[in-house]
Amino acid sequence: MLKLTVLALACLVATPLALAEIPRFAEPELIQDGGVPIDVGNYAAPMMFDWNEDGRKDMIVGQFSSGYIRFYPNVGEDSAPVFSGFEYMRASGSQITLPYG
Ligand SMILES: [Ca+2]
Repeated sequence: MLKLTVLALACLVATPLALAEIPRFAEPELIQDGGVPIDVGNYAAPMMFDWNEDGRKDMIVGQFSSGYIRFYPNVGEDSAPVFSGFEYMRASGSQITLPYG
């Protein structure tokens, strides 16, 4: 009987904590470049990383239909990124491509 009481009490205590840990996401929004929504096709998986080491997180995203990787330098702030143009990422003078499709 004591075990059942302890288990019931544990469930009562644990339930509000478990509900509090459910992640809540903000509404999705289109990321824009110069006021125009960025479209790289399907399966985009953007990543934010300070690629050019200026202290602001930039956006790196692949293009599913070509295998190219776009680099969007952040000209805003990390809390409100602003993008104005992109470059295709290069290594050793060559444009980087990944398997795609
Ligand atoms: Ca940066």
